[in-house]
Amino acid sequence: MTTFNSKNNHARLTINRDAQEMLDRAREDNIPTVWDRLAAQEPQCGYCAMGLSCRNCAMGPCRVDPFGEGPQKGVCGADADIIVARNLGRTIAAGASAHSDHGRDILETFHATAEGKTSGYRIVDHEKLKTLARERGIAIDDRTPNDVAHDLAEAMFEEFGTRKESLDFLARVPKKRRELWQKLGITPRGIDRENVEMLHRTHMGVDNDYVNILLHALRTSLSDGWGGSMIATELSDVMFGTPKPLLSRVNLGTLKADHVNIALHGHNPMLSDVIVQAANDPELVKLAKAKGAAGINLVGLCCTGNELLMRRGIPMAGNHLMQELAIMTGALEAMVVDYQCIMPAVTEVAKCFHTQVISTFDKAKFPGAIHVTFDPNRGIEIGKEIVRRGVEAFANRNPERVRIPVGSMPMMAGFSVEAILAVLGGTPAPLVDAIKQGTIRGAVGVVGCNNPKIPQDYGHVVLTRRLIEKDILVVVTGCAAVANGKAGQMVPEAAEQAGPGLKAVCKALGIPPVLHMGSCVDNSRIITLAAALANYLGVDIDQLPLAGAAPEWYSEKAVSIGAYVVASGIYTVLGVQPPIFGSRNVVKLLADGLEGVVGAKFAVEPDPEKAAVLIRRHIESKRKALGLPHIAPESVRAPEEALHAGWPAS
Ligand code: XCC
Ligand code: SF4
Repeated sequence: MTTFNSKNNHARLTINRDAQEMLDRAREDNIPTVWDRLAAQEPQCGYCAMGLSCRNCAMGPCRVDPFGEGPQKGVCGADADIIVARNLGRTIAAGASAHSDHGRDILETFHATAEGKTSGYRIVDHEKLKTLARERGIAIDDRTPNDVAHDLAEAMFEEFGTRKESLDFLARVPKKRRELWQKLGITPRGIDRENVEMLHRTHMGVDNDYVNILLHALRTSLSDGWGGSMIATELSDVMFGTPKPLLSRVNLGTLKADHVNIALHGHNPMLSDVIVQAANDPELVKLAKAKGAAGINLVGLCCTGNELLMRRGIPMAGNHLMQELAIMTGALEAMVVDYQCIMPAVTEVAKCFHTQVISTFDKAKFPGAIHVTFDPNRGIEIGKEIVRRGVEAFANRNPERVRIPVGSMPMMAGFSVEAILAVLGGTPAPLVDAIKQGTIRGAVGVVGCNNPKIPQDYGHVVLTRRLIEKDILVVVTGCAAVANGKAGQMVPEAAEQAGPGLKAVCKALGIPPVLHMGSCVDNSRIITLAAALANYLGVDIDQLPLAGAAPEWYSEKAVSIGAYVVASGIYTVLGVQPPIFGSRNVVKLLADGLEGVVGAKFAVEPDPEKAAVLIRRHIESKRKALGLPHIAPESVRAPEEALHAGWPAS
């Protein structure tokens, strides 16, 4: 690989000091990273970037010429609209499947736990178990938690199948919205069903009406948000505890030079939760000390990290683009991975150090990693085996190569819907009142990934800052949460950075202006909260002054999330262009027409300063429609100095 990034342009790649310092090391040691591989791919294929290439059958692959000179149809006759819509539908199905298969894995473990077959798991949150049972009419009186859990698991298995007219969690959705979905024919029926049907429809010669394809794509995404992801979130809460506010720390400074460091990376908390238990095992701690370490230090990466941070206060080493750089500290004994967002590149980087990459799910293998098959029936035993491997690798560490940049930052997390309501005194009334008065203008979910096409964390941090400055409460999940944590925007003291209204509310409640609601599947918490607010006010979700944003998204899962958020009635701004611009009709529908269909639409705006303006205008227009005190939406502009500042200086 030839295009190494020179030291002085690291600020263009990432806004974080810890990442910049590790990029120095990457350059010194000639270790390629995600940024180098992106540069090597440039220019990326323009047909694919516009969604105009199709390889759904062997008469192809086909491309449609966006300039109107070359072919306008694939071999089968599919035009740009069909090809773009089909590709988007498949992307959403892949993302929804990832979340939902994760949900199913949790469900299977929950079911086995109810039957007393697992080791290291139990029913922790009885209240949530009862709520979920009540929502489904499952009897709870005079029954043991395991009995109730068993019936709940059986009912949830049905959610994946084909025997139902609609998913159980839809009972949480405002009635108006459910009726709208019914009218549009997009009520999600079964999680697997919608995904399979999406693949069927996009086979050559099935659904060739781009509007019809996209409507089913929305239904597929709804089966994720109100189905697979929600099952993952709720059952994880039942088994591992519903998050409560807590203080922890974030960035590569959470690694400890004198400890055995083990990073937990991926998305599913099932394995990592037993690893936390195993790492406290006195025998393993003793072994670590015998090897010369002061103890065992667990850190998180990506959403497995978020799950552990939310419930156990485990510190967070970093978000998506930090996975290679964490290994480059030379201080990591093991990187334990489950699935999703784990770059195959990590095993290559690990070869330059003593780090062992340990893969754990049979459906997610990584050449170059050691594979330890995870089995919840032997959870604790396997957790201990993995921790033992990490401890033993400590002997291979070269202390001279250890380079831990910067000190860690404090970060608050743990804002489940239950925790937010508890902070408010058990009812949404104080939040609703603050919004009605205008002390808080509205609320925005800033979510999603890192993408090397955007300076790491710049989109998240700038957008969030501009919103809280204007008294907009921000809730975050996934890598966006970690970005804001690193930037110091997620401690109660960050209230100082908020506008006067939000600042006063945060200070009175002792909370940050940016609330960590969890991992990517926990975006289901955000829509649950939005639905609860709408129900409380007796309106539909699309009437509320809310918005969503994914400033640095990269994954198929993020597309599914964006789609179910919009289908649920929440305007969403994307910071990275999705591959749809080859079809004017599809763009028109998603960025405009959808508003008249589901009451919300997408926008694309890579500059977070401008995205903040779009969102503020949207929120003020919703306030206006509700008859609340508002600023004329047209007059909302970015401060001069913000627009001139633009992208970070090189
Ligand atoms: Fe981060 Fe969830 Fe995105 Fe992956 S997808 S990069 S938010 S870890 Ni969820
Ligand atoms: Fe080409 Fe149509 Fe086959 Fe796609 S489905 S590869 S457009 S012939």
